[in-house]
Order: sequence, then structure tokens, then C-alpha cells
Amino acid sequence: MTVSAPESVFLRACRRRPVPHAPVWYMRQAGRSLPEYQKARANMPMLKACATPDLITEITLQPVRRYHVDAAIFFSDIVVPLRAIGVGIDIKPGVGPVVDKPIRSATDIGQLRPLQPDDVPYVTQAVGNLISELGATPLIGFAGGPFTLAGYLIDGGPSKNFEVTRSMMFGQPDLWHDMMSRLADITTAFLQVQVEAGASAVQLFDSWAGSLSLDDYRTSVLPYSRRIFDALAAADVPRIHFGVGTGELLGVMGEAGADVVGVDWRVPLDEAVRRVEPGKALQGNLDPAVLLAPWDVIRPRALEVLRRGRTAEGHIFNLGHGVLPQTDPDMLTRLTELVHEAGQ
Ligand code: 1CP
Repeated sequence: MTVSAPESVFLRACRRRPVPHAPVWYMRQAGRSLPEYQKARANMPMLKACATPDLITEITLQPVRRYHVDAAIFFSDIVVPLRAIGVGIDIKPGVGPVVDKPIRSATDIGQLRPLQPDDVPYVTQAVGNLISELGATPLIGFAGGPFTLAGYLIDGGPSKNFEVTRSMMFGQPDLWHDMMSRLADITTAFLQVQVEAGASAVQLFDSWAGSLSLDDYRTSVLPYSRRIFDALAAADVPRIHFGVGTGELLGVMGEAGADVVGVDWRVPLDEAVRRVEPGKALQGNLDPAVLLAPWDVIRPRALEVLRRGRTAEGHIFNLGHGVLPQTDPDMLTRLTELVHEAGQ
């Protein structure tokens, strides 16, 4: 239940209620570009950090302290629930998630057992700590979408277009549907753990779903995303659905049942309004690379995102994807101030 911050600007915008200014937070705001993050993570492997409650708490709070953003994003990773059920997966520095042995057969898929809250006690504990530390600032819990998780498991690691994954989807539909069904249940359980511990909203990152055509997304992914969002409906927390390169999929990603649809930088928000059914808020969508340009370039671009965002029923300002590692944190401080001062 949302008891911690019912009136926050972020939650109001997600619910398409009037707000004094667009709320703002950044994907990948915790980590990578912050010097205090580098210090906290020194000599600590990524997945060990994700299983250490004090460190999770500290890293989650860092961008809130520095930027005064309107929401915190839980410090974890989309592969944490997979590792927690015993999948041999690690995060390699500078690479991303890599599995020991790609999951491609019925026997491999059989390893994907349901996730229990006891598998991730550090998540429950860290969310609890954060709720008391954050006060009025809402905490966003998150998980990986089923296509994106399947992509890492089947291809074996980061990939441009996840060809092995798509070939299983086309050529072995029974295996595919078994795997997606298991991943949807793991993702649902991971999100429920975070919500039950006090997270005020959830974001489903199906980051790489944009490599599918609309018809294939509809047949092979939508039923599972919908199952996840349906399972969370009773929790009454805003549900955000995001992917990269999903301009053609925005409508159907909305149909999956989220309250908020995340938009990358390729589709202007007023066009996204036309592609997504009524009754949804939008989140986005400044090109993260714009933040590498001088402030004179950033400012008008950000104001343009806000102007187009006003055509949506609710707008949460964000980047079109994660903060790039080389971003100057001071630009994010200035950008946050700009969004707050621009008003509605
Ligand atoms: O600040 C925050 O956003 C919270 C922390 C967070 C989140 C929301 C991390 C920490 N990971 C994620 C989600 C995540 N992980 C996504 C969805 C968001 C997105 O599209 O960016 C994805 C696709 C991953 C997988 C992943 N984990 C990658 C991408 C690899 C690829 O295919 O290109 C990488 C590089 C990681 C490692 C990771 N996760 C998080 C951090 C801070 C890091 C870097 C750690 C390191 O290099 O040691």
C-alpha cells in the first residue's frame, strides 16, 4: 500500500492528477556517473553490492541527495532475481549480464523455478530501510521485462538484436512460451517483494523489446507483460512500462496494462500521445546524449520535452534511456532545477 508518500508530485503525475511542475527522475541516476557511487562500489562486485542492504540503501539515496529528484530508483539489477534462484549469471564490468551457459533447452528452462521472498531477503530489508530514510520521496521498484530477461539468458549476454532469442521464439514456440511464463512469474514475484516492503511505484524495463515487430510482440511477449501488470493491479501502485526503440510498440505496450508508458528519445511526446491509448501518463524523453552538449543546447531541448509533455494526461520528465557514464553530474543538477522551475 502507498502510505509513505501519497501526495508526492511523482505519484500524482503517474495518476494523471494536477501537479505544480513535472516530476523528474533519471534512469540510471544511481550509479556510473557519480563519484560517490564509484567510491561506494570500489572493490565490490556489482551483484554483491546488490545483495548488501546498507550499500543498496546508500547508493539509492545518493542521487536523491545530490539532484533533489522527485523519486528514488531502487539500486539493484534486472538479473538479481535470476541469480537469486540459482541461475549462473554475473555482471561483468564494462559488459553487463553474462550467463555461464546459455539457457536453450527444455532442461535448461526447467532451472527457472519460482522466486520466493526468502530468496531476496536483502531486497526486503533495503526497501524497508529506504522507506524510513526517504520520507516524502517515493521509491520506484523495478524488474526486467520478460523479453529482455529471455534475451540475456538465451543469447548468453548483451547483444545488438538478440538473434538467438528471436530464433527460439520463431522456431521453438513451446520452449519459448514455457520460458516466458516462468520469467513472468519470477518478475511478478520480484516486483511484489518490493511493493510489499514499501515501494510506491514499479517500472518494468523491457529495454530490448524494440527488436521485435508489432505482430511478434503481440503474440510472443504481450501476454506475459499483461500477466505481470494484472498481478500487480491490486497493489494499487503506479506501474510504468519502458523499452528502447519501441516507437512502433508504444500502443501495445500501453495495452499491456501499465499506468505510465516510457518513451525513448526517438518519438516526440506529443506523437507518443497519439500512439498510446487515453488514460495513460507518459514518461521521458530527453536524448541522454544531449547532456554531453553545452547547457545552452540542453536548456531549450529540455523545455521542448516539457512543452510536448504537457499534451499528455500526465508527464514524468526523464531521459529517453539511462544516464551515460560520461555525463557531468552538475548538468543533471541544473536540469532538475530547470524542470522544477519551469512549472506546468
Ligand atoms: O539508477 C538506476 O537506474 C538503478 C539501478 C539499475 C537499474 C534500474 C541498474 C544498476 N540496472 C538497472 C536496470 C537494467 N539492467 C536494465 C534496464 C534499464 C536499461 O535499459 O538501462 C538493463 C538492460 C540491465 C542490464 C545491465 N546491467 C546492463 C546493460 C547491458 C547491455 O545489454 O547493454 C549493464 C551494463 C548492467 C550493469 C549495471 N546495472 C546497474 C549498474 C550501475 C551497472 C553497471 C555496473 C558495473 O559496470 O559494474
